[in-house]
Amino acid sequence: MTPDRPRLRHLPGWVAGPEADRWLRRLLEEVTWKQEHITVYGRRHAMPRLTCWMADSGCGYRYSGLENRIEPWAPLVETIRRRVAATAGRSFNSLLLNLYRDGRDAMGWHADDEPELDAGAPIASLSLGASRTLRFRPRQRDAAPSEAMELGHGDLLFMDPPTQQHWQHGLPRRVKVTGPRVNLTFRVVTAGG
Ligand SMILES: O=C(O)CCC(=O)C(=O)O
Repeated sequence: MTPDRPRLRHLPGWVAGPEADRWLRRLLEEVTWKQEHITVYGRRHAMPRLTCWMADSGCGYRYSGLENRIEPWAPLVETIRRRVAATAGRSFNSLLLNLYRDGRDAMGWHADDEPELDAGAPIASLSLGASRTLRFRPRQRDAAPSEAMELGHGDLLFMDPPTQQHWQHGLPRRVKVTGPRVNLTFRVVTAGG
């Protein structure tokens, strides 16, 4: 049965102004941002955002049908990972970094429920830069109302189990947004993933 609501813990301003500004600037400059493509009905499309994967060895996995090239943990990202782990009370071994260059970039509806992911672990999502709306909808239509959450600069969001099993999330375009947003989603890949 679909729970009434996704299990979310939103910590607004988890990282404060000047430090959040510095993290954003450095991530924009230092991460090897990649333009990935997906093929839909035989046509190749550029994904509407740039991405990068970082993970412990053996903790990469397929996502949107893409075999991801794993980058080593950048020193700043390692620091952020430790800070997120301290708040979460648990560690994370895999990370997807998303760069939404402006409000035309977006993320379609999906659930982070790949078999390699530990379904019992939360996903920790850090937002930096432009404020954007993350939307949730039940996978079983009409099972529960949809929800939306505004994610601002420095906010940390935990999506706790069993959210990914029952809900999808997505980040719609917001054309009036002109500034970039960086989002880091820390995950736990189970051994052998
Ligand atoms: O940018 C966001 O807040 C959402 C990212 C996301 O859904 C994902 O990385 O799976």
